[in-house]
Amino acid sequence: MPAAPRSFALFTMLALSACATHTATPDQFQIAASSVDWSKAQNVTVKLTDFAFTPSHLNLQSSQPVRLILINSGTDIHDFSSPGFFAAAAYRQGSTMPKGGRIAVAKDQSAEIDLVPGGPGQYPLECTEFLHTLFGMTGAITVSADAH
Ligand SMILES: [Cu+2]
Repeated sequence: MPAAPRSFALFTMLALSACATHTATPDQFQIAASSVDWSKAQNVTVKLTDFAFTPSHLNLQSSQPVRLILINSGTDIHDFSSPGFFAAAAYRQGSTMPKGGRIAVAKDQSAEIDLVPGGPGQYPLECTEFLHTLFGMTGAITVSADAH
């Protein structure tokens, strides 16, 4: 019965939250107000190599929180540039919009950013390192309307 412990935990949480309604701290209010449950963030990993994004097309949902993980497995620096996508997104407290709408990742390094995609649309993705788009380092991010 693998579902039993989870059900019990949920029941406990409901019972606790019912009791805690009047003692919520300001931090909890802030999280409730933003209505973003970061524990439900979807990990989206993109590999940067010479000269491609893998996957090159991302399908995300508007208002569904995402932890974007960029891993550079190439032989030199690459970046994940999508100014329109980053400008439309909202960021987790402590995160800010990447400067210029692009995140550079050095060789053998990785980067993470927590965000909520903005409005539905298709946003072009590219690496702005010299000649990399010419070598095919391009892609797209499709944000679809929230299914909920
Ligand atoms: Cu590149």
